[in-house]
This record gives sequence, structure tokens and C-alpha cells, in this order.
Amino acid sequence: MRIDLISAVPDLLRSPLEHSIVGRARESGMLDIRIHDLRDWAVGKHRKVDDYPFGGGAGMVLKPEPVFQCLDDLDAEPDVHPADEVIFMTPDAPVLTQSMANRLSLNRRMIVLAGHYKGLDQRVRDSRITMEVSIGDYVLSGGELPALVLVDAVARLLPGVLGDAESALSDSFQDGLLDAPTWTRPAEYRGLRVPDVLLSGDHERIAAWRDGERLKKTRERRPDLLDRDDR
Ligand code: 6GU
Repeated sequence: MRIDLISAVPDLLRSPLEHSIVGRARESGMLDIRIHDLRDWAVGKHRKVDDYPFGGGAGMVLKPEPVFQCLDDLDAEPDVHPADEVIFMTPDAPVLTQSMANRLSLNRRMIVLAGHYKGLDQRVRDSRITMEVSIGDYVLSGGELPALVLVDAVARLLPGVLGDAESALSDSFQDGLLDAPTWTRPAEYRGLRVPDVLLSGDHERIAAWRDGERLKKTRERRPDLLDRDDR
């Protein structure tokens, strides 16, 4: 998969994408991430990418010209698959879910735009953005951290990125329930014991016990997940 990330603060994006699972996916060639500095497409002698909102109000708005021009230039790159989605990260959008990440992981190429200002000129949103994504009901100072969240959620689903041991299929949310609790050695520490069933070697009993724990935890912590139909 190829992902083009566009931001006016591209340094915020670099380091988190160089390590761990995403870093390894890039090194192995399964994931091709390109980071673009929106300022390279800034306009006028002051190299502006943002401006005051028409009609007044707080905060700045990303100007249309740099974003249109940047997207045009990305479109004009020869011999690359056209973007399947052009995604704008913004809090006034549907919230990212595991099923959304699953669907996005099937794409060949995505462009992700992170705004670091109050907003983005609506003309860009209307004519060039194909999908808008929030990562939750709270406000962050920019779309860069959300873009990293989206990339991580998608990258770990790409074939060959996770080993069997870390398999994405056993995650919380992959089937709509939270994960069961986990323990590792030693079996007793400071008088605290691991549940006997996990030491029993009876894999059927362990699986049934874990299912029960998952249901119990989901009921306690996220009852909203139990009556959702968007899995
Ligand atoms: Cl995508 N952007 C910003 N600025 N804040 C957020 C968000 C996105 N998702 C949740 N909060």
C-alpha cells in the first residue's frame, strides 16, 4: 500500500512512522509512506498556507490553493496507482472504527491530509476530499496525531505485516468485543496467582473461559459495543 501524508507540520509525522510495526512494514516494502510538506505549495511572497475565516470567527483556515495544487501534483506523478481515498482528518467527521480500518486496509493507495488549523476551506472538502475521519470525541490541536493513528490502524492489517504471534484477528474490536485479561510467568508473584484454568493445558476450557471474560469486560466497560451493527 502507498500512503501520501500531507501536513504543514510534517516533522510531527516522521519519527512515529520510523519505528515498530509501521517502521518494519516500510522497510520490508509492504508500505510506502511519503510525507509532503504543505508549505512547499504555499502561495504569495509570505508563503502562507492559512488565512482568516470569511465572516469572522476564531482560528485560521487552510487556504484552498496549496491543497488543490498539492493534490494536483500528486495526481500528476506518473506510473502510480491513483488514490482510492483522499482522507481529511477532522473532528467534525465520523469516528474511526475497526471496520473502517479493515476496509481501508484493502486499498492500494490513500492520500491523508492533516490540518493543523481551525479548518480547511470548504471548497477543498467538497471537491477533492472523498472521506473525512475523526479519531474520537475530543479536540486535538491538529490532524497529525490522528493521521498517525489512522496509518497505524491500517498498516498493521496489511498482509504479512503482523506475525502469527501478534495476529490482528485476535484483537479487541476485531469481533466487536474487548480482549480477555492476560498473564505471563511467573505463575505466582508476591502471592498473586494466575487463574488456574490458564495453567490447565485444556485449550477448549481456556477458550471458553476467555470468551466469558471478554463478554464480562465488554458488558462492564463498553456496553455500547454489544448492540452495535457496524462491525
Ligand atoms: Cl481528526 N483532528 C483534530 N484536530 N482533533 C481531533 C480529531 C481530528 N479527531 C479527534 N479529535
